[in-house]
Amino acid sequence: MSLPPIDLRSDTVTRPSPGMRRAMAEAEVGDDVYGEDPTVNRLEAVAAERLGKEAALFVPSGTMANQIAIRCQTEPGDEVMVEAGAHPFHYEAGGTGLISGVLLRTLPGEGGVLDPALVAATFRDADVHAAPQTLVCVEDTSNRGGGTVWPLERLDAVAAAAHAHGAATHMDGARLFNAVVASGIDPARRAAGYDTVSFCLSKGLGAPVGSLLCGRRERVHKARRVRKSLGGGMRQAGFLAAAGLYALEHHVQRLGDDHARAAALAHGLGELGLVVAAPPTNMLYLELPEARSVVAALRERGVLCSAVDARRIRLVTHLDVDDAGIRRTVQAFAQVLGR
Ligand code: TLP
Repeated sequence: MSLPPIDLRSDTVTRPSPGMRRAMAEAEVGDDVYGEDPTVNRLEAVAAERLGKEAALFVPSGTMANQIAIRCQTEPGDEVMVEAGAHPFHYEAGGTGLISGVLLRTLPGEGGVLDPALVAATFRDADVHAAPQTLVCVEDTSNRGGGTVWPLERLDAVAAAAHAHGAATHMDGARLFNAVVASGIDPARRAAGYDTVSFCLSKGLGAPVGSLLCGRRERVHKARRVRKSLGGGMRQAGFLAAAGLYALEHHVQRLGDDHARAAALAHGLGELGLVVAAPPTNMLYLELPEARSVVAALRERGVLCSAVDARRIRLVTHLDVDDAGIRRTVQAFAQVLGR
């Protein structure tokens, strides 16, 4: 009998655990577009409380959370600063142009982390020629940056630079709880400088669907209308919110296991002679020539991962990958690379 594949393409691939499924099946629900789903209301209250914000909105995806945050804090024609690897620039299907009509100004960072001095220097004097620079976004952890955890002082300094120039701030915290566990700094503190912050339930936290967008009450109120306009108003969404509440209760601290397994994987691949930096959280990027054919050969050996481009492979650990899976992955690499 062949073993099931080890899926390291993303931490989005997890399936609900038996406990989570029970919580979903037993959820009390109502029509959330009327504000009457008690489980969604509870999830939004818990999220706002954890993030230290006045309110939160349950949305179907991290992409929609980012798009709503951008739409709510800009006008068409504005400029939004992001780091060059940012998710809205690479992976949101051009949504910022389509939905908000804004320009994305990409700034070079280091491992996805921006230099506050560069952010400050990128603000222009207000002039009739120039697009208003109304929003600065950060991504903690940074996905294309390698799962990097932003140093707290960078988060604070970038937010301060934006606010000093009258711009709003958004944190894409799709994997904020990975940063929280890796740094030991609580989410409210990490997000303190940010007017809006989103986090995903459907990445390392292991829920099937959903993200939260948190911020001041009136901003979240506006976000609720934008969510409706995008078709993101969900009715008996309490079944999904129940999975999110379960994840926040049971799956936060265990993210440390994913980080340890990413480190074990880096170690194992290092022993094969590959040059691998110690992963800061649950992601590992490998530089290899012929990345796509290596990915195809690994797939034949039951290991799934992604080629981000022709020379880079991404491997992501999560709650459906155990120690045996890490050992099998290292063995598959050894066979494919002939080491
Ligand atoms: N990222 C996915 C892909 O879209 C690349 C992944 O497999 O990593 N912000 C960040 C930083 C993300 O990494 C992602 C998902 C999102 C937002 C969007 O979340 P979803 O997939 O829920 O729309």
